[in-house]
Amino acid sequence: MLIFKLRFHLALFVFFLMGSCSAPTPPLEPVGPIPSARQHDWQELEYYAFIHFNMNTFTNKEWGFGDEKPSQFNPTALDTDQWARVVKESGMKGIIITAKHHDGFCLWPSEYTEHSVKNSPWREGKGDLLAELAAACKANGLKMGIYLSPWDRNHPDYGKPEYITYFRNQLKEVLTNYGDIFEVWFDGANGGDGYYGGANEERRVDKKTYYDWPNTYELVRELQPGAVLFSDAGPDIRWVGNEKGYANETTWSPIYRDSVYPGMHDFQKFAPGQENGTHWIPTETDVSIRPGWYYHPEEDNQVKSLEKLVDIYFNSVGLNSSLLLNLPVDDRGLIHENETKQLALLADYIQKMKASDKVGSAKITTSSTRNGSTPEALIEGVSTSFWAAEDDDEQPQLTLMWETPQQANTFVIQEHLPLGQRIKSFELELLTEQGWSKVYSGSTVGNKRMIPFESAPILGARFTITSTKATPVISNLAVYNAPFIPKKS
Ligand code: FUL
Repeated sequence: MLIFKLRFHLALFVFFLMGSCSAPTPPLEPVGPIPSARQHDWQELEYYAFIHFNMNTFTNKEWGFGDEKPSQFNPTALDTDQWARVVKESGMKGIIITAKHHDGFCLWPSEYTEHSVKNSPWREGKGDLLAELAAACKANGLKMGIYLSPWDRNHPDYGKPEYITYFRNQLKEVLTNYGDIFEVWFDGANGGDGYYGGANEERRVDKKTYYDWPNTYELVRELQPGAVLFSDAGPDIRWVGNEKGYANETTWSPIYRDSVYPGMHDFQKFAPGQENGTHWIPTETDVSIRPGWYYHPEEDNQVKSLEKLVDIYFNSVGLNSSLLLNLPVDDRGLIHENETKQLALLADYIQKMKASDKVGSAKITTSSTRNGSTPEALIEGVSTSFWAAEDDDEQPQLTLMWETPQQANTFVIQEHLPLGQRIKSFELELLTEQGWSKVYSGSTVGNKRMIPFESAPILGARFTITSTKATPVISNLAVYNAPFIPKKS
């Protein structure tokens, strides 16, 4: 009897131990490819400027043939400080400048060609626009990026192996002499007719092999290790697939990088990315604030409206992409007043939207919370802390409740990218005096997903992850009452 009692107590004790010391939750492992440090820093920028300003500004063209004369480049009031001030006040984080476009004219006094500012009347041939812009960016706390067209319709050697040496020598100049560069932009448009030193002919290149991209990229890595490399197909950032300002509703950052290359004719089909892609290559959405990339006086009244700009912002920054908004600097060398006005309106809109965040006053509950994570992380607005569900939670859910109705029109959610992009589909429901109702079903989230809905006084919001590659990991939430929401595009 005594032995039986002892056994019984031992069994109870073991049972108790098992219950109180269940196996600790293992740390979360990344799923699929994840961002590099330079991609992570770039992703946080979200919104920055493209500036198309070069020979085309003076010839009123979009693509110069390459036979233009340096004497045609003659801005009368060029002021890169004005550019930087306008860009900064617009809430953008940097400027990518067309150092050389397809016509081959260089905004810096390149040692390797006569086709540059050094032979122009601007600053009596002593000017260096890249140096002026670098100083203006630095003074205004902006980052600077370089667009260097691989296609050069002026150069006699374009299409021959010698041109690659020329192209790389120019890359060395622009990546060595102007401080830190945050992004290097390689255009996919290249090869075709041109001046080519007077040959006036058509020159086609094999876009996949001609530039020997792996070694060209390597050169950029050596000279500017912090810079992200953009081309249609990466290696760091990829093209969103259109120039209208719209990312795809489903946007996976990973793609199978080895099956794509810059300038491939059907690259658009990769706009949604690939759920099981092998490399992390997020999209960048490039769009001009006017119809053209370059300044044309006849487009002075066609600067995009605030409604259109907001629509673009929601469909780029809010669809796991970044917004590279082009400003065509005019032939005086200034950002035109009509642009300045629209940019200020957009900045005001974004500022008011962000200031209206209601998450701080919500009570947040979750369907489960994995050890080591916390729902508190969702209101901090930093990308380093996060909330994660338990592995066995089949329908992870975040619920926000308010004691009094909150006027709102936008829900924002961000995934914690150092652990990979995970969410495959979700639903958003809102609670009003009329009860709960579903307002949106969507697919991917990624860096940031903004979900606009018809403005309503809400008492609750419920975000349900209906399918995911692995345990979802969320870094931030916001609920805004933006000044207005864009009409469905
Ligand atoms: C295109 C170019 O051909 C346009 O001129 C412009 O620079 C745009 C950003 O990229 O491919």
